[in-house]
Amino acid sequence: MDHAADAHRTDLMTVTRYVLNEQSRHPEARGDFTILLSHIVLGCKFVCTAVNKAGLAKLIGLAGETNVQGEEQKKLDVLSNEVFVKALVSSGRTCILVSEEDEEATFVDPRLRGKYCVVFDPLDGSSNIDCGVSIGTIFGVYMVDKDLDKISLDDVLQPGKNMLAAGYCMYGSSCTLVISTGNGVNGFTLDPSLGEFILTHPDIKIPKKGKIYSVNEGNAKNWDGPTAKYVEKCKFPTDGSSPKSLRYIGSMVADVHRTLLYGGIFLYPADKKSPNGKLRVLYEVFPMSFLMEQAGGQAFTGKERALDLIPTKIHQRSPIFLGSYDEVEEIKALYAAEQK
Ligand code: AFP
Repeated sequence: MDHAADAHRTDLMTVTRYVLNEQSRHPEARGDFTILLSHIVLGCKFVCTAVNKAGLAKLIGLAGETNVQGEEQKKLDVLSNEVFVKALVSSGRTCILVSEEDEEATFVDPRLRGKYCVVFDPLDGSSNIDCGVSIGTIFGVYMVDKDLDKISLDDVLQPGKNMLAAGYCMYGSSCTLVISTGNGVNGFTLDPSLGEFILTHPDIKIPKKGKIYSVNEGNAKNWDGPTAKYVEKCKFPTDGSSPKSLRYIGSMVADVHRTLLYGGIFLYPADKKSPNGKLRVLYEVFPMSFLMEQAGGQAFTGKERALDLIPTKIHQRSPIFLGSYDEVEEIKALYAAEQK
């Protein structure tokens, strides 16, 4: 019997234990982040259960409302948003919440305020719900360092590099939580029998170069020069290398998760119809860019490092190119060449 392996299997590193270990490296920490995270985890577990029984519970279908982007809102979106908002408010550790589903930011009742601002998309990729494709929750956390009576929207309109933590939970063939608190990236898988997220992907590093590109090529006719050139090179390389494979799910969490594990690039560029792309800065672009950089990759908007962007509106969009270091480097070179 392999006792070492057995010990490994029985020494379960839960996400709470992991964050508590991290906390012990910061003597000034008082456990607030651990409490906040446990409420985020609760939201993820709830959504996971709801997604798993969506067909059975007749949760699939339109809720009869449209969200701020004018998209049809599904029942699961509504439910997931309510669960996250309530979990985050009741944690007593949040002061401002920005959700993809809510037009305005939520300013938490002063009696329940804490120092964290959470930006999140409770159920990203919801147009995929009806066909059972992986969908997910994306979140980012900022901390305010001021009197909680003086908070304003500016406390969330901050560049992504100021985030304290970011992550996503993917509801797929298994439920996977990927998180970074600014010290690398770790992946946890929900053990349904324990109801706990267990560390299964420690210290994720994205391969420096990748063989997969991921983009909605249906928008190609409206792309700008650098994007068109990059994708052309993926398909018809001129340096003797093999063409890259195309994989596109249309669910950012799933596409980014694959990119993080296998390497390659995910892009949602600007096009003539949507000069700012489609994806939202605060709760899609920033958290995923934060994770990519923490895993050794890069994230670029076509103009600058994604995490340097300073948003001016909570639902602002931005083009995004993220993934393996070398792939994003190529995109950056193509945009730089165009500037000359
Ligand atoms: P939905 O939530 O409407 O399904 O949008 C998903 C998403 O915001 C993101 O998860 C995808 O990467 C992207 O949109 C897909 O957009 P396209 O359908 O335009 O390719």
